[in-house]
Amino acid sequence: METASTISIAETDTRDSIRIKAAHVVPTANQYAALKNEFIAFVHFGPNTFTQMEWGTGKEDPKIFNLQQLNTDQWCKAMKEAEMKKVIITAKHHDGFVLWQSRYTKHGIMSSPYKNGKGDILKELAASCKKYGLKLGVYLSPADLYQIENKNGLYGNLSAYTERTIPSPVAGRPFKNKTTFRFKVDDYNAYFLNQLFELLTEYGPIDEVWFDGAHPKRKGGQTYAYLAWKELIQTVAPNAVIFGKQDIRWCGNEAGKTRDTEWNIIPYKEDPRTRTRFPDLTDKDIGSLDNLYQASFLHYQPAETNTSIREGWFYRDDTHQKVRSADDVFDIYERSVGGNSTFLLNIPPNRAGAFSAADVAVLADVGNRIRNTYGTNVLENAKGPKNVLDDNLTTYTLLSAEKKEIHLRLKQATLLNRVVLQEAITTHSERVEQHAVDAWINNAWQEIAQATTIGYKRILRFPEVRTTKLRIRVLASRLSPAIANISAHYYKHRPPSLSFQRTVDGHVTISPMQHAFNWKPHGENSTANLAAGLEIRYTTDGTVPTRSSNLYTSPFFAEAVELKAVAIDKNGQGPVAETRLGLVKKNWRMLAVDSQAGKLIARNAFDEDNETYWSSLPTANRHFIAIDLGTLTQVSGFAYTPQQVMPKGMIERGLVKVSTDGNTWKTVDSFFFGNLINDPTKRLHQFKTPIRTQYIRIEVEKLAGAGRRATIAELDFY
Ligand code: FUL
Repeated sequence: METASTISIAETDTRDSIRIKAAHVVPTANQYAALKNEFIAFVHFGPNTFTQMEWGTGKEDPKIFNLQQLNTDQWCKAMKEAEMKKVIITAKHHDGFVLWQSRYTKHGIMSSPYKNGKGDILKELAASCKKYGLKLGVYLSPADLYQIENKNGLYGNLSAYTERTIPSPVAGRPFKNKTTFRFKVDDYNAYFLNQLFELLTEYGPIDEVWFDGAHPKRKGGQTYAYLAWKELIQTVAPNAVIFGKQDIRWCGNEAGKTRDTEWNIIPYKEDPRTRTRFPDLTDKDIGSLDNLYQASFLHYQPAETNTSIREGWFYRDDTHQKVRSADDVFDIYERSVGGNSTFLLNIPPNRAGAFSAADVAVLADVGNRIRNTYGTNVLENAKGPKNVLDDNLTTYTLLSAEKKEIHLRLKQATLLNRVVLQEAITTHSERVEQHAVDAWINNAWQEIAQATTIGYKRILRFPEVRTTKLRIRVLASRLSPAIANISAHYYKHRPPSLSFQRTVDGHVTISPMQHAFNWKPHGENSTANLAAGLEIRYTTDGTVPTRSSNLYTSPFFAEAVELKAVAIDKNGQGPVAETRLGLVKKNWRMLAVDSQAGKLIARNAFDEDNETYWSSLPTANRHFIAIDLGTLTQVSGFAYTPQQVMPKGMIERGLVKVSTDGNTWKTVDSFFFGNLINDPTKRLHQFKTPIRTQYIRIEVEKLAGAGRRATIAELDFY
């Protein structure tokens, strides 16, 4: 049977024939090239960088984009050092502000102070990409608040769909690329197509076009002429993959979570080659055979594991906005690239137009780990089937029902804790369903790792072993799998990241971070292994802890301080963990609340436990929670930690009120938190001026999405 990137299922197909069809679904050339990039960068930059918002409003004055300098060379150098291969920039985010010299709007860089309105961030970035050998992609948000909010805005203006020439000619601004299109579209789609044309023809080759599905607001029943967008992209940027549509799918979260089993053969009811809307696929199981049996089309569509190096997609500040540790980023790298997806990591430039030092250090550290670990293959001189050891993805060893194993013999006893497997997906699709790796230890085979799918790449991680022989066993597969590549590596562990837990009476425990992923082969806890012979040092004055700082031995009392801690072992020092501790909650009590839903009581909002949360009832109309702090207290801001279990109930906008008697309330401040549903992380709000009060009340003005209950996992006051 022929291979294809989309295969349709017929009425007459059986479970067996569907399985065989699935084993013939392969990536397109563009998808395969995109997979081989493995680790790519995202850059969120725009007015939000200056307003410190996650979502803008579209009503921003372009002058707030007060960029003085821009150092895209520094971005690209840092990406290159991290082993990233491509960068995707928010040419236009939801606020509608454009970072390039578009002919079709004044809402953008042309109206900002940067280079007196003559700057062009795309142009500078494209030049840096060329210099550092990086590919370039563009994020063009379909949602456009500027075009919604301004009175001549095109979004949802109810204009007719009429025949139009794209690009629309603009006097004095001809295009070098002479391709033109005729599309039947309305004003906003014409605007969008014109901008796509500019981006895809005037900045060198574009390798990815990123369509975000999020919409802070909609208007006028605006629809998207996606088939026209696609035709334009495929014509003028033939190497580009389209994200959010048929080429690449969202992984389903923004936290860097990965699936243990990530099939890229996806079941569809509607033909993905002609459909215009693609649903967000967020389930744990997408591509199992049981799901494929229900499909009308089987379609190759890899996921991008997208997350940010910082809390939030946009840069806010260098003090409170946390940066992921290199441990964390490297862990996501191994789970995503080594889990049959692409790792898309966002690094938001700061207001000086550069990546902050903390981000650059993490990128450099991750790049070193990738090179040190995966740059050396301990199977280089091993004996075994040549086709899996030649580092060539086009040659492979075909396994079958009779031949399910591959044996490899090393030159000498070698230490290793990683094995990498790759299938020959361009010719044989993804077929392995379950596999195991054994090592020869004490004159016997011992299983050291087991996993499900392989696909483009599987990285198996396990406690280190010293061995002379390895055996790969395929335990289940859809059809005879073709193994293209096998390598083995040694990752040198570092002291682990740390985490903090405080009790309501203010006692802090510091312990090695328990990573929220399933890397616990044979009941092993890798963190506990690493923690042997480890000491923890900490500071409470904001300075970076060293070997001579306080030694952590048991829980201690701490209030209203910046706490920093580091683990130290024979291999060196781990990443610095830090947290801003607020006021101790021991004497707080719930004063009043609009309502509470069963066990989801108000006290959960200040019990120092992020797992429990308060929820109001949907029947209440003005949600609020009022707290008695026990005594007159100086408060300069608060932090809101949303619950993580459901996407509804996030508090997007509200008021802060105080009272002298706990009965009559006065508004002293207001707050807004954007993008909470996709990114439900702790948010900090600093008051305009500090307040002194015993009674404080958080009142909800707007819930995110279509939420009807207010929820709070934790409130902190500073
Ligand atoms: C989301 C957006 O709303 C965020 O602002 C960000 O751009 C992220 C990558 O996608 O849907």
